[in-house]
Amino acid sequence: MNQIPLPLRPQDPEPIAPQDFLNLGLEPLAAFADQAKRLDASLASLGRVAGAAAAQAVARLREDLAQFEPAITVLGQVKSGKTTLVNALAGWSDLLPSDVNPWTSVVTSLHLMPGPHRREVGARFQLMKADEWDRLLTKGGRLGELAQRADASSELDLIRAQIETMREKSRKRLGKKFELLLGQEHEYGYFDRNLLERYVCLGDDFLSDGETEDAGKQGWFADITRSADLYLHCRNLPYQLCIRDTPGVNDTFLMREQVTIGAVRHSRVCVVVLSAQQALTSTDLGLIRLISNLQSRDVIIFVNRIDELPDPGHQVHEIEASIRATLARHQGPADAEIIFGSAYWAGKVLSEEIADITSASADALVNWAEAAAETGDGDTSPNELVWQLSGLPKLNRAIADHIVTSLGTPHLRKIASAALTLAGGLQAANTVRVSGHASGTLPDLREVTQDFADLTARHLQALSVDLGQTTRNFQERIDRAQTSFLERATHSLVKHLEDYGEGEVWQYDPAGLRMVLKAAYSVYASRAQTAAVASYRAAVEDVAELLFKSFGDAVEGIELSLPEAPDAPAPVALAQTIALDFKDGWWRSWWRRTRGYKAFSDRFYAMIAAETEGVLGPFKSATPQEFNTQLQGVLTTFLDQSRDIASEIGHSPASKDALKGPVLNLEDRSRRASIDALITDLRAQVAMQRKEGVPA
Ligand SMILES: Nc1nc2c(ncn2[C@@H]2O[C@H](COP(=O)(O)OP(=O)(O)OP(=O)(O)O)[C@@H](O)[C@H]2O)c(=O)[nH]1
Ligand SMILES: [Mg+2]
Repeated sequence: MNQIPLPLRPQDPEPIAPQDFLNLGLEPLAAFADQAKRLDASLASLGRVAGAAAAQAVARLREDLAQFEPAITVLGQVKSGKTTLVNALAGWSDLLPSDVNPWTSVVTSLHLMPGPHRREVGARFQLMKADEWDRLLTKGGRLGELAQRADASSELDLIRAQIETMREKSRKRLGKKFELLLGQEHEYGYFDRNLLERYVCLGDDFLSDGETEDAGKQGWFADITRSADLYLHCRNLPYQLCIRDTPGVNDTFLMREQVTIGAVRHSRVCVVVLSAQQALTSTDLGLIRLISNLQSRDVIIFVNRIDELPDPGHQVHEIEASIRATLARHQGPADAEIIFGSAYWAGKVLSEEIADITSASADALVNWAEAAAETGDGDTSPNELVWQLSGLPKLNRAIADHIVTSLGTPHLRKIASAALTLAGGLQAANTVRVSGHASGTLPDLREVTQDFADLTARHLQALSVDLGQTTRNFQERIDRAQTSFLERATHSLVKHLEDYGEGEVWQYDPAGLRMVLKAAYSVYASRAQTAAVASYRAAVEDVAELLFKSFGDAVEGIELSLPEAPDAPAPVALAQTIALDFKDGWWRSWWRRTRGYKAFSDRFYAMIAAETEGVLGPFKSATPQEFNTQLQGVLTTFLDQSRDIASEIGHSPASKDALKGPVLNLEDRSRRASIDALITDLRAQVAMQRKEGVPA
């Protein structure tokens, strides 16, 4: 679905006057779109001069380019304005309904595609699976599991009662269909507000008793919706993009935490939205833990709602200092870019209602404008000025920069390098066609194919062994860290009991454990990458040798480039809340219920062992498995491409056909010239993407 932005024509019907300033900040993305277009054109030319095998490989590259959809995830404090901000980024002030019920924990992905007009083109909703629902009901989800371990029966009852109420409501609403609906996926060729409200927006008591049949009502499926994917065209966007809106993270709704962690795991670039009046306070520990596992280069912090500050011009400096200090204290991304703004102001510009901005907010706007010395020149319209002050152009710029540097350029470089190798292969095929194999005879193709299959199996196996070993080392480290943490913590507990008795509540911070785990993960990730790069290098050498052995001098122009190993995903699973993170409430009640030293240490050990196992078990296996698969995928792709090249050369007509006459020679000559031109062009593109990939 790669869409090239069409030039704006005067006859384009657009309800709102064209506002080009909405594109401010997206310039890097526009430049990227041009590069992608250029690469696609080169690939199309390459496809035209390729033989059957190479044409298939080129088609795969074009597909890979067309499918590329950089994604950013928006996460943050509850009610900080994430949804409102996502709407502003999409240039559509009332796209997603804000104000959803706190129970709903839907991740909404907006798939934005450039187009001449804004238009909704489709929607897909994934409903909760039966086992997720069961887990929620029988164990109360993550929160319930915690309560159970801490023997907090009254809390557990409360959670169960809440879920039971929710189930009853859903049952009433959905009737017999309820069980059937679980696990379903609903697709639509459109979407509108009504449809969205049915799936993601649960007004509390919108339904009077007895009403069960009308599935058109708001909130119909909201309790059991897991994710929503919306597809739409957007005019102010140079390149397709996915923006993910997540439910806010807080300690009370661990269900939302799980869902958000899942969404963050699958994207490199995150926008963290905070509320200016309470940016990262002690109530946000869950969120802080989540951000702390990300790298500065992957995080953009947007401090929203500055319209609510009495004196934004001065207050923002203090707020920024306090955010950085908090992040530094938690070993988080203290250097992340921080942007201030107001999604409310942005929304007012988009709906052409800046005249309605409330008076307190207008005062803040003036104050902020003076501080930012942002008065515009004579030509700046009030709309544009407010848009500037809303922070959206800066946020757009940061997002565009991150997307292009971390995701876009590496992707183009990968495709352009593969295309360059392929073009070299075509030239070699041509050489074979024109002059025959160096020794005068072409090799037996079946033999070449077999050699390639052997080589592929050998290298994949070797990498799998290396990664297996690296993963086992990692897992052993984790086990050791867990055991020693449990011993240290229990020891500290016993010492506390000896020194102070049972009367005083003891606490133990699991931050140390998380740090050790994070370090272990980073060692694993760098070793896995090193192993992968070594394996890629060995594969490149072997492929080069095999090509030469099979086809001789003809292959000397082929530029085999060393595939790049992807970066490891951030270890966000470590951010999950465990019992020790609760500084009061749960922990105190557990403490009060326990009697006797022996009981304390035994039960403590058992509870924390079970708790940490719940987090570490999946972290230990799923996280490396995911990364190992990515690293192996790169090798597989490289080997597949090389096999296609060999097949292309092997299938080129042998020299006897090539020597037939001047016509064919002429054709060959022009083919050679086209490929030469393509090689020069692709080489320039790879060089440019190398340069741009280097972070400034
Ligand atoms: N004053 C002001 N209000 C805002 C701003 N952004 C959002 N709001 C309002 O704050 C409320 C919550 O906004 P949402 O966008 O739903 O917040 P959210 O972070 O998505 O909320 P959850 O998903 O429930 O965590 C709505 O009533 C918005 O209109 C802002 O910049 N300034
Ligand atoms: Mg929201």
